[in-house]
Amino acid sequence: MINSRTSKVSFVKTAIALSATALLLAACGKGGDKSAAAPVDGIEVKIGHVAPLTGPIAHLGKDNENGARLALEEINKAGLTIDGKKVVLTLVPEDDAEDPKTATQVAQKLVDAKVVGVVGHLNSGTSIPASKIYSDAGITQISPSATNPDYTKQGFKTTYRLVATDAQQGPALANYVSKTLNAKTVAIIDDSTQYGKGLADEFEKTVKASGVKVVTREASNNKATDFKAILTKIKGSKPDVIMYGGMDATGGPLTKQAAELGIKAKIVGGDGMCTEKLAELAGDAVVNVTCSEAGKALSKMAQGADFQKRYKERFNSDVQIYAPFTYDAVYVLVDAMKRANSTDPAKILVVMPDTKMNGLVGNIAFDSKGDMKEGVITLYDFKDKKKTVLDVINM
Ligand code: ABU
Repeated sequence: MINSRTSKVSFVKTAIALSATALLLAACGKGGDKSAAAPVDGIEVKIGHVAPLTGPIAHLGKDNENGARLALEEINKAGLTIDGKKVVLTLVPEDDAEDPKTATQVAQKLVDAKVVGVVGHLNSGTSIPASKIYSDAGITQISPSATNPDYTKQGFKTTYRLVATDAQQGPALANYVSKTLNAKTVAIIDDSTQYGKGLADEFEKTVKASGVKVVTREASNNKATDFKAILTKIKGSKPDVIMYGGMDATGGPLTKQAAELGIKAKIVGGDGMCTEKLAELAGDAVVNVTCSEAGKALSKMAQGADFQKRYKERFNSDVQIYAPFTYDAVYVLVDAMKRANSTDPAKILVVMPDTKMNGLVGNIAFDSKGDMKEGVITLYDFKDKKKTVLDVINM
């Protein structure tokens, strides 16, 4: 029989345990990041990561975060010593929801949390406004996926990226359309974001210069799900190709609806829609897509298969697109810490321009703006609903 005193004691114990659990969960943040709250055996050094973890491209944000987390866990497991002291890395994950204003708010949050560097953001439209916050704070920012050229044109010493730019990706797609497809006419749609519009502009410039006629230019948005009105209008002009500047969450339905309307035009797009998820979103119509990635294909990376295996074992999901790049971004920051023999953001910043690393994604070295010296664009189509490399263009 349980007497009333025993029952009161166990009630109090349960209440204390529940409160402790609640405090631990709160400390973990909304991402439930246990590594952020776990006891640290050594000097804790925080690395920020930002991507959309909510909204239509949350799957890409999670992919990016997973890549960074995998690197960080491996580095901690191997053991990291800087200036004779044991260092334990913790990831501070933030969600910018693909929104420029939220991006600046979480950037400030990471600065206040005293991160030594930031991997992110995923989008150009968030990386660019956030870059001013990191620049003012003197914290290195490495975007694994923002491709708009303007990101590194602002004169900030803190701004780096691990991918090629849309000034390279747009012409690569345009040359494919004019030279390989031998297209005579093209319709262009973008999602009105800094990335989608910027990529479409770069594509348009080159494709026009090659003599391809742009029959129409249309603007949508990055939350759209119904493209029937735009596509019906385009159908009338019978273009050989439709170029889309936007992400997979919109590029997938657009591709599917084009097929449903009986549009036969080839659909081409950039890295934002060039994901494994596109096949799920576009269905059988994905066979009609050619897209580009602003870096080396996972299948062409020397350690790509091994990375894919470790990623799958750890997260029980497949790489979408840019996880290898966030993975390397963490290693770039750690390489800078080692060369600086310090975890001081100011000292990390001093050595960043001299980065020379043979990473998972290839040789990593930066030009004076913080762009990759050896940019690569990979073209893909889809076979059996899997991304398949079509061509590799070294910049
Ligand atoms: N580069 C594609 C997705 C990210 C961005 O630049 O907005």
